[in-house]
Amino acid sequence: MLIRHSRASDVLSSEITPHSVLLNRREVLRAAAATGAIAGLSPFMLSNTAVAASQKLPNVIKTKWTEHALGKDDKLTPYDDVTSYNNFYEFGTGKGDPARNAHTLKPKPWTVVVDGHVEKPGHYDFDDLIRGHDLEERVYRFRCVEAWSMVIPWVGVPLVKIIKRLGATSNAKYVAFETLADIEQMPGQRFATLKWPYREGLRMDEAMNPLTLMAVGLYGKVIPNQNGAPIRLVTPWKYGFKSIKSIVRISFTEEMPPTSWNMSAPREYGFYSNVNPLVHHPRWSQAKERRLGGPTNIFGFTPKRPTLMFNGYEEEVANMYHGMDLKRNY
Ligand SMILES: Nc1nc2c(c(=O)[nH]1)N[C@H]1C(S)=C(S)[C@@H](COP(=O)(O)O)O[C@H]1N2
Ligand SMILES: [Mo]
Repeated sequence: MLIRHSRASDVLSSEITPHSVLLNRREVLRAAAATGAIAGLSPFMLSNTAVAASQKLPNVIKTKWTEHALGKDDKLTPYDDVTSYNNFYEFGTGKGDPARNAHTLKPKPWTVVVDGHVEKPGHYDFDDLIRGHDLEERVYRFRCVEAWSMVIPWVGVPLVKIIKRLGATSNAKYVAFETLADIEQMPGQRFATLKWPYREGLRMDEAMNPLTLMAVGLYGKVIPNQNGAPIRLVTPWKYGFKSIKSIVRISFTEEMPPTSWNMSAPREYGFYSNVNPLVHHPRWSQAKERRLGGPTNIFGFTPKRPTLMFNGYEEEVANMYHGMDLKRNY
């Protein structure tokens, strides 16, 4: 997402994926596949290299969400699009920047600090945080506030399972997340495009909703750096920017936590950020979206499609917002 757009047409031009970026990414993947030396090692042991990102995750469980009836036009977005057209400002503000630059991120070893109103606070090694949980595959729609969308087969652990094991106390009303702050690993942090570290948060019931996923992979493979290695949030009924990447802190708080986009442009990005075709961003409509890699018309363009209330997850999440004015709580 960008906060400097002044016209909707700027948003559209930013959606075009430079072909060279896609080609570069494919070449990297092909080169990675060619090095056979990695076979047999645990994917998490390898998650600090480009090669690791193409490593298959073991024992991924299929769930009802794997098969979840998306619309008949909801085809999976190709892997190359999912991993080469990204928002990750720690590596630059261009859509191709994260795929080009995120090789400097070292997702192994990785520590996640758990603190606040929780029974088992501490510094958790990433593997320990995930250990013992099934890795589930879940095919979710994903919609960026900039009006492009994708369909992604994530692999991860429902956040509710992690929270239950950590033991949030009754004082915990919100969960706050922080991304790594490290100018060496994240060269985009030299620029004040946002206040670092990147911050996001959920209300406790949102965090405990069965849809909310902590993703560690996609397409059955270890999550690539540009998509938020080694662990990122996925909340499919909210705009993409809620899906904070490369998480190093999970805090259980009593107060609503500050969030990066709200801090930088409070009029444009609220705490809830639920996908809602009726509540527009102040500078552009949210009624429609363009599916990356979606079917093209005779002119070779992917036509826009209507955006669904709560991104199509109304049945699962609408009850959390009963009685709330969604125009005010945007
Ligand atoms: N740390 C961090 N997390 C982030 C962002 C970011 O800039 N930094 N961008 C957000 C935005 S605006 C979007 S749309 C999604 C993009 O996720 P993707 O690149 O995996 O599609 O990541 C979100 N998470
Ligand atoms: Mo976004």
